[in-house]
Amino acid sequence: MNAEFKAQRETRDYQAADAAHHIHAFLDQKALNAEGPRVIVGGERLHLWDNDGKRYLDGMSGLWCTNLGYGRKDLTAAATQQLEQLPYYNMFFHTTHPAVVELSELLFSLLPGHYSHAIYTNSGSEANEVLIRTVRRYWQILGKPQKKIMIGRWNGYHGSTLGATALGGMKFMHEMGGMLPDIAHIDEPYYFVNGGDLTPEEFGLRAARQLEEKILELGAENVAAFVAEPFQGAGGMIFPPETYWPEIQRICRKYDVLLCADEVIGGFGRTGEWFAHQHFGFEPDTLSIAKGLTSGYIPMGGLILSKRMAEVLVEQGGVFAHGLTYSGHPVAAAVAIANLKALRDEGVVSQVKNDTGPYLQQCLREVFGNHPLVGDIQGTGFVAALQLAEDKATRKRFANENDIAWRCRTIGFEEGLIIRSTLGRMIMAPALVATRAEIDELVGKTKIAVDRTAQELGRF
Ligand code: PXG
Repeated sequence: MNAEFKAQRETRDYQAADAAHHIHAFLDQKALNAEGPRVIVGGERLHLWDNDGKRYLDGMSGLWCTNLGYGRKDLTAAATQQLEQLPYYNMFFHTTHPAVVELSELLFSLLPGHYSHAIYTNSGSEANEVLIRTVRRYWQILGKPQKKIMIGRWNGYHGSTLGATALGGMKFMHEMGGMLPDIAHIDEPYYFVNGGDLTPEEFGLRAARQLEEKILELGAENVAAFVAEPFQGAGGMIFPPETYWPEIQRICRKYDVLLCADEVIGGFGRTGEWFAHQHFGFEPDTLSIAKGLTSGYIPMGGLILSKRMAEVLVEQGGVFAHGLTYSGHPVAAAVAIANLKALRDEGVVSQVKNDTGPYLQQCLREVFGNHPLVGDIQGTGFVAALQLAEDKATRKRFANENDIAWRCRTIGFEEGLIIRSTLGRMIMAPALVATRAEIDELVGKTKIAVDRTAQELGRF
């Protein structure tokens, strides 16, 4: 074990205190208490250490967020310097501060030119809460207050606050008191499962046209916006066919429905472009951002607005009653600046686009292209999914695919690898700074985990 990460207390001591006081996210707390969580104590680049000195290769960048990897001294220095100079001030009392001003300048220098304004939040969930209110306010100002229905996608994920939960398409979350009026959903473009006899291109168009059907059903005069992740993240890393987004954009423009991209996972270089919508070639009216904005070192999110929307809000809107105590927090802004400068000046994003991203994708296709457990490989840049399948040719999934993928993930942990499972898909999204050697380690360990899973199923 790296000496820096020496345990200060016994692991079981941490676990007992955690079980006594802490409700974790998205887990059966009683089952977790019985098992005891892993106690993670340190990180360096792509690696994590637990309290017992075990080393893990983090193939998920934390929760899709540590784009620069762990242990960046420039980010810690930026936070420390800002904490010493001005640890806090607000945006309510006709005030601003240099950190947030400079962050905005930098952010809009990286964004396509048709975006002009940001509303800052602390998280992706809040970015999407702000989205719902901003979109509805926009249509109110334009004299169309009835245009307030938001259309999201089944299995989409936009966060776990109330509005974000409703906008997302996780039915089990809706059932736990998480639904709101004036929100509707269409299907996700999941070709492997729902493609039938269609080509991916035909399926992409068909999936997009569900949006048109839904708008016509609800009445275009009532629909404010369509909101979706450019590629679906938490819902299984689902990549739409190429025909999908251009058709969605055409439909939104035709019916005057705002097109809102949730870039919380896709933003800040994940696909090799700064933002995932650039990879898929469409122009959203808003972008929800978080995670990679600060590489997860400190909470920060935001909503990016097109010039067209910002002009309406600023020039015609008067007071917009919104805002959080920590909107544009100076320490978060200082970390975001250091993070964005590093991503830009060290060529991290362009390296993912031109070198390491294609290398990861190529390695995955070489290693798993003919694997007996893998039916499909999707992804670009530094995000990828292995679709586990019983029969690749007929795209037949395992009846218990959830359990199989979870087993594979558990074996991964045993082997010192963190990858994620969702339904029957194994997902990886490593830190964007990964070298070819680190990618080799990631793919090699993933192969061990998938092979061991296949062996247990008797498929070797
Ligand atoms: N939008 C998207 C697309 C997300 O992936 C959020 C919004 C919410 O962000 P906050 O910062 O409020 O969590 C997310 C969050 C997973 C997983 O298991 C993914 C997320 C969160 C927790 C788990 O893949 N994404």
